[in-house]
Amino acid sequence: MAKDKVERRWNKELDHYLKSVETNSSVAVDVIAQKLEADLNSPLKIGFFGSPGCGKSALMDTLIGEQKTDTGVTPGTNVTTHTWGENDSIMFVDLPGYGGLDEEHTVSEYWENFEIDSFDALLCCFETKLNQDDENFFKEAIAEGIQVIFVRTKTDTLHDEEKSKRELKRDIRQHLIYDVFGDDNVLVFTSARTKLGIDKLNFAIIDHLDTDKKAKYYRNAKAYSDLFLEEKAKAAHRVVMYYSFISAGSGAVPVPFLGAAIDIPAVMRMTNQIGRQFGITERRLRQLTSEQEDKLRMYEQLIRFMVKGSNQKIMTNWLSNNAAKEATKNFSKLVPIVGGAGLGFGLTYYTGREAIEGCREIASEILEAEIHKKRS
Ligand SMILES: Nc1nc2c(ncn2[C@@H]2O[C@H](COP(=O)(O)OP(=O)(O)OP(=O)(O)O)[C@@H](O)[C@H]2O)c(=O)[nH]1
Ligand SMILES: [Mg+2]
Repeated sequence: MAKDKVERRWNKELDHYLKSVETNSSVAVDVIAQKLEADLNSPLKIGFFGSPGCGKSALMDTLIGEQKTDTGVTPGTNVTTHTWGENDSIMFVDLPGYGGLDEEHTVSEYWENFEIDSFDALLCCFETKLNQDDENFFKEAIAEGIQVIFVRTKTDTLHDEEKSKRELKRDIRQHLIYDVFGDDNVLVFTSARTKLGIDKLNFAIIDHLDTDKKAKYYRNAKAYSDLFLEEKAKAAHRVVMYYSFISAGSGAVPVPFLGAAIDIPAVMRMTNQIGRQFGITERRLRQLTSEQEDKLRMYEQLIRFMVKGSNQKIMTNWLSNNAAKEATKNFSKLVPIVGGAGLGFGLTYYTGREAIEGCREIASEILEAEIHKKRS
């Protein structure tokens, strides 16, 4: 994206945000940071329902973008919760299939035990078909107003001598979902192996969430399309805003040759967090071709912070050599708003902006490299 367009978009959002807050002391700055922190920490809970071995764990790992669960382990009848994402605020809850439980369990007991009402989204995963008990359970859930996303897992194995894949999918959708639960239900075909349908599933989940939780999901889930990356970058603004206020708050320390008070450890936490949310790791960077690497040279320094860790000295160098000029130019307007800490705010904000724009470009190239690798 053109540099001035990026700049304009960021400035617009900053203006918008600053208008909604009124502050002129570092105390108020801390209060705003606390409020932003509470937003970032608010929980998001997604349930994965499905019989043993249908591929729930593999699917969770695919959405998270790294191995967080034990795939292919002993099936259980217990609920397991995997917490991940920013401040461990996302819960992926592994729910045992209803039909696999003792007969004495009634639907309402299951419901209460696993607090089905508390989920922001509920995924019903199945491999071949749903068993009768599970079917009854979801009929009742849907009648109660719970929205369900049906997920046909392991779609890479879908095969029939007589029918095309398309016909097979159409039949499954019609007979297993529409005929049973009604044709306003969503079914997504996925494969944890080929990543087919994962982007579609991401957007189906997003569709079920309210605005703040959408942003949280975008920030933390692995992107499988440029559109998702685009949304991730937008949602990550909130993180930059948070750290900018932190950096201008009571933790700021004067740095003489920057001429500003700033919380440098907070700036480092920010760049690391952004790198993590875009899935920038050394292993993934190795997939890039030398051509792609050349294209990304301009972000080299920021990437180094993310994958190799940073220290205060390196970060201070970056701030004084790269960020200071831009921050002074663009953020003098902040001084009356956030007080003497305006420059610390601006330095952090500019660094966050560069980190996000860099990560977006890099993640997009990584995505392309991964798709290319899969095809070849
Ligand atoms: N071909 C194919 N195999 C898959 C896919 N997803 C999972 N599997 C395999 O299916 C088996 C079970 O996958 P899991 O993800 O552990 O299934 P689960 O639903 O978590 O199983 P439990 O935890 O035992 O209930 C493993 O051997 C996986 O490798 C897929 O998309 N395609
Ligand atoms: Mg599992």
